Amino acid sequence: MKLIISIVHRDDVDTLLKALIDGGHKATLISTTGGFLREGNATVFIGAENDHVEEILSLVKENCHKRTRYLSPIVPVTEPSEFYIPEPVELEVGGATVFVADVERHERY
Ligand code: 2BA
Repeated sequence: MKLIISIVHRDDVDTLLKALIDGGHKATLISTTGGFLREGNATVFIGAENDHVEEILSLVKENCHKRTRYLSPIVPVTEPSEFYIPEPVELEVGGATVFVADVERHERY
């Protein structure tokens, strides 16, 4: 068995969960925060038999989309602001950051 941990954009999580549940998979959603942007994102935990992993990864790939974010750099206090025109920095976020880990044991009581 594997544990698929998938960090996705909040706007993609409803369609992803629907696709997973419609496909007969089990999932748990937790609200998370990206360490770099400090913006809310969503993490989905999916416990899966080994032969379902590729199908689940395809669902994640199909339902999670890349987004471009522009970050405005902070003007350094040492720079006279009239001479400093900060260029926004372009970041590509997502579609999904996925980890697949071995599960040593799984019980339901
Ligand atoms: P954040 O940490 O908020 O990162 C958002 C985006 O900012 C990243 O998109 C990447 O484009 C950029 N970024 C992150 N760290 C950076 C750095 N040190 N220098 C320059 N740019 C950086 P993604 O790579 O698609 O990541 C989306 C979210 O997935 C991340 O949100 C974080 O919550 C999670 N994530 C990504 N890689 C991870 C990892 N190795 N371990 C744990 N969480 C991860």
